[in-house]
Amino acid sequence: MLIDLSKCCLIAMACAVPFFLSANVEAPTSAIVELNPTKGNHVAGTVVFTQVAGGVEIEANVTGLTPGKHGFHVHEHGDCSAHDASSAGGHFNPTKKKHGGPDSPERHVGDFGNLVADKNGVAHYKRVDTVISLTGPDSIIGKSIVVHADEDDLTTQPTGNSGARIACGVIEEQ
Ligand SMILES: [Cu+2]
Ligand SMILES: [Zn+2]
Repeated sequence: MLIDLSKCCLIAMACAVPFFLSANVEAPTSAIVELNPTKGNHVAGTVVFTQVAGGVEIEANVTGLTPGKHGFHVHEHGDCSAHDASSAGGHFNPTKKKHGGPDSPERHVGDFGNLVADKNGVAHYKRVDTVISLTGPDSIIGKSIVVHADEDDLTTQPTGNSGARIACGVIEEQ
């Protein structure tokens, strides 16, 4: 039997068009967080996420810290409304893994390790993460970022024992 090639082409094109259109409207390639202090703290800053080749670049600039290390995570709820940021819930862990550090073979998606503040209480953090995503069902957009009073030891379950929440912000598509 003969196949009507022109008809096949038309159907193929008609089917392909919605894909091209949806590709243009699509997924965010960056996101931003404004960090605000919890009650009694003075921590502020921004975190910017940018899709790059091979992962998502995280760049944070944070002030008002005590010198040293401070646990730094994505938490599961995009809700910083509680005075102690308890409303943000636990570490973002859609893959049901154990807590770890950013380079641990097993980690929560939200495990970013620590910010390291200098003697002026200023921290700069920049790395490319291969676990987090700005798209899909496990996207971090709409979740929150929490900064802690103490160092994340990268091993204690399920939090890294990093203490009180001193800043919080919701991850928003940019
Ligand atoms: Cu945390
Ligand atoms: Zn964790």
